[in-house]
Amino acid sequence: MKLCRFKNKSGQVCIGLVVDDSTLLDPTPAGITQLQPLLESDNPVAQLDQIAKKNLPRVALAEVQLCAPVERQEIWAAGVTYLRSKTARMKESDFSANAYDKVYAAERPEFFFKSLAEKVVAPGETVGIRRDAKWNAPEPELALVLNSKGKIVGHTIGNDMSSRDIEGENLLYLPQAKIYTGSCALGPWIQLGADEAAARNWKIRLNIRRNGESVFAGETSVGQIKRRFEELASFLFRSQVFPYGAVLLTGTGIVPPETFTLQERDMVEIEITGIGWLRNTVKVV
Ligand code: DO4
Ligand code: MG
Repeated sequence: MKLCRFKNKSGQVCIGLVVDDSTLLDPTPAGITQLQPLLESDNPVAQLDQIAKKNLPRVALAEVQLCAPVERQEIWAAGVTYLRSKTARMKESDFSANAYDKVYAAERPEFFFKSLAEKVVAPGETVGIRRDAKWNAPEPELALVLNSKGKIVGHTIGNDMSSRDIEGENLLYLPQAKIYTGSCALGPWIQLGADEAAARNWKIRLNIRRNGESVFAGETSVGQIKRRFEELASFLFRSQVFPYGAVLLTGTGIVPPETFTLQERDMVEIEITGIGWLRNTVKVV
């Protein structure tokens, strides 16, 4: 079951149940107008299966504008959860190499705050590259959707846009490398009902197009993530409350070469099999 947010013809944000590649059901007549009560319920999939049996309006997916699938959750990100991320980061930064090496092996994972929900970039909108950065890359990541009790209720696709030269210069610059206008995209929807064993079989693919041509393509598997999802979720919720739940990006396993940097108007396409595609163009911010 896939759950999205979309703008209807009058500009009102509604919840959508994705029935197939081309159709949404609008559960507004059944009183479903927000994600949060569904994500907090004991069994959202069963609840939505019942709702989907009702005679709900059908909407063509191609005709609606999808919104990011978040409401008031904080967006956080885990780092250095793939070997590929650790080795790439150690290479780009003499100064911080030891820190990346240690955090990959440590019991406590690395987390950083990534975005407020209202700043998240929706599918089809533009992600940002900083005008004061010289080396910019997308980070295609599986995102865990957590309710206020810290339970993983779904998965979506995240793009943890990063200014690699700023991060590489000094790890204390991480917030500037990671948090700026357009630095976090999520979507296209929340995939409910998959457990960790199923999600670990999903592939993550990144394709970057420039003037219609592919200029970088890479692939990894969710199964390469070193830490268990429950472990990440329980660390995030240690000594911290999230009244509206949280979204946790789980780190990147695809790192373009040092010779590659994003440019304005590039198209970033991220696929996670089992979820779908998240596509955004790039602009300088
Ligand atoms: O340690 C810095 C950030 C790491 C990160 O974003 C990742 O591994 O995905
Ligand atoms: Mg990342």
